[in-house]
Amino acid sequence: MINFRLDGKVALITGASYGIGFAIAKGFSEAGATICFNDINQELVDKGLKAYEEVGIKAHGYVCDVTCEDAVNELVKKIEEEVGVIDILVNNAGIIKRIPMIEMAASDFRKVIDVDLNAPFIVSKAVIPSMIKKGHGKIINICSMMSELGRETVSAYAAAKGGLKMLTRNIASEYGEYNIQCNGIGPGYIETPQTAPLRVEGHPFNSFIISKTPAARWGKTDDLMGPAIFLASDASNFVNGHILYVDGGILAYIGKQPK
Ligand code: NAP
Ligand code: GCO
Repeated sequence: MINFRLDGKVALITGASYGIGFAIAKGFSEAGATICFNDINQELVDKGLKAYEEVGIKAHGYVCDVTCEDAVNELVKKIEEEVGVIDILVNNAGIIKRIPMIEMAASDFRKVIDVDLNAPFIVSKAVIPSMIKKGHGKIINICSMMSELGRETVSAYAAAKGGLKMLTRNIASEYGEYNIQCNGIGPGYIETPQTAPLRVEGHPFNSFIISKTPAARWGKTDDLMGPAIFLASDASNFVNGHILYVDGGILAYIGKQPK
């Protein structure tokens, strides 16, 4: 019987007070996992705990800036003591800065790389030793269309997400022999606070994305739940180093011909 369940598994989803991380955590909980999440401050963690409670999930929330290695090591130690060894890690926390490259300060570029690429390295490095000891593990990195494509104003984000695709493949290569599978999910354009500026009424990007998406709609965070459960479950134990694009077909499509 193919096993898509996550019963008895401990999952850490970073930056999961809301948005894509929250939806993935909801899906994992429905599949039986125990949910741990972090966010960057107590206010967000409290907001997240309330939101999980409202959907019947008793989540474990922690304040942790994923770019800080000491804080991440402390987080993993606390979860192992209070909840259990982390079986499933989703590197979801992320930021974007939309600035034309030649106007972007190097400090802004570095900040995006720090959160979107260095942090997945730091958190993965913190959880892998216990996964090796336990004899299994799942790491899912939240990549992007920008792991494959560029566009104006997102140079730092595209560099980070392109790097995250290759970090995914390298973790898969280096730790596959320990029964650790590391894969990515590449969401298309999803309705979350991060894309809210692109979806304001009349924003040209709104109609542009609809024309570039065969599904002719923005994605919903719930569209990511099933793919994430698949990659977190035993059903994907021979899937490794793969980026699963959940994009409504964007990467397959040249775009609708203007009328
Ligand atoms: P979001 O709404 O901006 O949520 C991102 C979460 O990460 C927020 O809770 C944020 O906290 C947290 N975070 C940011 N920096 C952090 C840090 N240093 N330490 C801990 N937590 C931190 O983003 P989203 O749209 O749900 O996206 C989640 C992931 O999917 C990101 O990696 C994003 O790049 C990726 N993605 C999004 C889309 C999309 O269309 N929405 C598509 C493809 C990929 P704050 O509220 O304090 O910032
Ligand atoms: C942008 C968007 C995208 C999405 C996502 C697409 O400004 O182009 O924010 O980058 O967030 O990454 O997959």
